[in-house]
Amino acid sequence: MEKSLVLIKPDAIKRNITGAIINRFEQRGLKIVALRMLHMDEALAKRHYAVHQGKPFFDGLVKYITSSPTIAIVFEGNNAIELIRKTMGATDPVKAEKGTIRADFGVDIQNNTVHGSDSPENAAKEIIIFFAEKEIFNY
Ligand code: IDP
Ligand code: MG
Repeated sequence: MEKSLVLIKPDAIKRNITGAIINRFEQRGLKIVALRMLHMDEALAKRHYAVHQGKPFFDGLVKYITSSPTIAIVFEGNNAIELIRKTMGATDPVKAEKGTIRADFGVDIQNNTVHGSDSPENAAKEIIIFFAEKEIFNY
């Protein structure tokens, strides 16, 4: 079983579509093993998005992700990382395949509704930013 970090991003929180998004993942058999709502500060945002430091969209991304609370979730399942990325769709909602979260709910390339870890290495790094080990359930 694999674990991955999902963030429900500010554009989704502000539009009250959290339930619809969680539902998409649960429908694919992914199990919630940790969940919390938090308002990320600048330091946390910069840590989570460290790989993008220096890119032209970095400052805007940090402003956006800290503009409201977010919901952080650890999902568990077979091939959870790839399954989540497929369920999310491409980064740019215009290019995302029909039926994916970003195609159906995304506003633009920044306001694209969800984050999902892109590799086992990054999933492990990202999960410990948001959760202590004892906050992740085994059931
Ligand atoms: P991903 O979320 O699909 O993995 P990344 O390339 O890792 O995409 O980018 C992280 C986040 O940064 C995106 O989800 C999006 O919110 C934002 N982002 C990426 N590219 C751009 C861009 O060209 N303009 C504005 N924001 C962007
Ligand atoms: Mg990414």
